[in-house]
Amino acid sequence: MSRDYDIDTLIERFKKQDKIALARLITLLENQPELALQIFKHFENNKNASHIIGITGSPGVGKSTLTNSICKKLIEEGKKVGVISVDPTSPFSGGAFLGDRVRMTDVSLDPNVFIRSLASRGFGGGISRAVFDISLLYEAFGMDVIIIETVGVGQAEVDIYNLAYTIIVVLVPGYGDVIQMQKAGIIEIGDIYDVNKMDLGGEDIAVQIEMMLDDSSTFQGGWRPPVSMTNAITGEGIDELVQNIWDHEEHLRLSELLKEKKKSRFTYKVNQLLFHKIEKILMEQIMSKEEISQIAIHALEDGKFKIYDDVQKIFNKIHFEIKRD
Ligand SMILES: Nc1nc2c(ncn2[C@@H]2O[C@H](COP(=O)(O)OP(=O)(O)OP(=O)(O)O)[C@@H](O)[C@H]2O)c(=O)[nH]1
Ligand SMILES: [Mg+2]
Repeated sequence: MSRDYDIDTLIERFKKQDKIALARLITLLENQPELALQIFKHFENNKNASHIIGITGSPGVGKSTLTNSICKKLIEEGKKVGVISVDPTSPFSGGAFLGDRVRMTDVSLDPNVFIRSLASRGFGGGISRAVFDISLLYEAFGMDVIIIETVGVGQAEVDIYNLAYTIIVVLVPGYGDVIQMQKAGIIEIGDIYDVNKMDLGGEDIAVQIEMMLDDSSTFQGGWRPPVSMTNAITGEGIDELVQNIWDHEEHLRLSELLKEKKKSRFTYKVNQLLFHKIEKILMEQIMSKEEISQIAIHALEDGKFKIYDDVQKIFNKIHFEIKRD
């Protein structure tokens, strides 16, 4: 490890608000999550608490452009913002790993903004782990706001519902999205709804969402999600959207809900850490890589459905005994 990458040196630079050190620590954690303990022990006394916003919606609705505009507004308000952009690297969106950063160049050079893109493919389910770790680093860095941009809600990759305190569901003119949202039960999930691309219409969509919300009886702690309309490119409507974010933050803070959300965020992480460790220990003890590939070969040669039987047979031979000191 070169001197530059020495963790203690990086932490010193990080504490002096060095963005390059922040970027390097993120990369270190991404590649070697086991370093978390070593890194985070330096921040034990960090009391900073960022407000965490999740921005979600179908591909192409304008989440990145919106994030950019929201960042601009937050900078004006004197805030420091950390962005985590989970790019699905979908073949349909061009698989642009740097795409979001390119679109967000507007604010990415601002000293008060830091943007990190993560390609969700290739992390093997580790993406939400990485998102959590980055959010902790952002908090230690003193970010007032963290924005997590992701496609969809509650997908296998990032469970934004467990990570963010304020969730913005972004829609665009055209009914397809609203119908999908109803089907997926997403209407329950947004704390704020935003109809973006208002230059292309959308009044009727906003009305429809309002109507759906009127029908919905489960408003968390009395919060009735507001519906805003924006043009993320020109910035029209952004002030109102950001105001809605602060109103929701205040609502959470004044009720006990913020504490609950924070607890969920950490419970989720604890589960993840435990699961990861248990999985690792069990997998090593139960089956070797060779045995696993033997089962696969057996199934391919003798019948695909053999995998269920073979795995069950192995489990039948195991006697679990859990001891705690
Ligand atoms: N007309 C119009 N176009 C917009 C608006 N906001 C974003 N766009 C355009 O919509 C396209 C997609 O915007 P993005 O911000 O990349 O959308 P996204 O939701 O982040 O996309 P993915 O990350 O690929 O899911 C871009 O060409 C934007 O310029 C808007 O308010 N009006
Ligand atoms: Mg995007």
